[in-house]
Amino acid sequence: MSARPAEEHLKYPARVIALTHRVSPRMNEAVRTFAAHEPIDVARAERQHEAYRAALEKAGAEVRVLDVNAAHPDCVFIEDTAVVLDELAVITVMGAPSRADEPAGIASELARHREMVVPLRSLNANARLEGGDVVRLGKVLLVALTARTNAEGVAALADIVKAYDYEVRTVGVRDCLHLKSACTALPSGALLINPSWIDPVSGFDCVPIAEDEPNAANVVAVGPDIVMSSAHPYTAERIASGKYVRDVHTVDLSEMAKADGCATCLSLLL
Ligand code: CIR
Repeated sequence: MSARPAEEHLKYPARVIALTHRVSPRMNEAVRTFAAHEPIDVARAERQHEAYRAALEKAGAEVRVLDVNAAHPDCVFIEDTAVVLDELAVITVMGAPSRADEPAGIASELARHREMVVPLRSLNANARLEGGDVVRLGKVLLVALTARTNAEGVAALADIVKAYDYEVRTVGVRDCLHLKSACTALPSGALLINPSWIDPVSGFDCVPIAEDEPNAANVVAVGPDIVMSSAHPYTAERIASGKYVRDVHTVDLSEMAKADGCATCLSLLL
């Protein structure tokens, strides 16, 4: 696909570090809410993770692989453990009880990259918020109330980030795990949405996914490129126009999907 003029991409950060976490040998014990209980082929999941990391690198990211939480079945889904902004990182409190110990392991790595690392729990002991429920568009943070994120969690996040001029906006989702199951930001600033799971968000150009690809609204933006699952070819074709992205890198994430995982959940972008 043809690239947009180089100057249009100058707003993208020169360097993107992607933190990932290796697949747990216990991945078959991962939490499943929407996915059927099919056996996960852990060796295949490891190969898919390797291909995902290669796709991130092709898109221009420097990829790191952590190993601190390998005893936790869901550790590969590192996105949920933190909300990372330019100025600080907020360590989340998981809504899924079995995942409660994962964020602590990631916090020390984040402290190497951000001067400020703030635990969400420090503001309210009842706060629950998972990274998959936060979509950042510039200085706006869209956050959804879900089974994993509660009002106390959203309020605590808003309290922490207001000093840095972020506006936290609560949006509704239905029938899906996280906000990022229903929508993610494309490099152009448009929102890719599944209209069955979220209504168009006012103030943003909302691009619907292709029909019959319900999980297609989840893409990882790395500078002007995106990484997404190869399970959604019609949506990939729809957004690969040059208007929304420069290049689309696809990867087979079928084993991750068996544990309700998607493309964004496999990394924290710094
Ligand atoms: C969970 O239920 O927590 C994991 N099995 C999947 C988490 C996916 N995370 C994400 O979409 N951000």
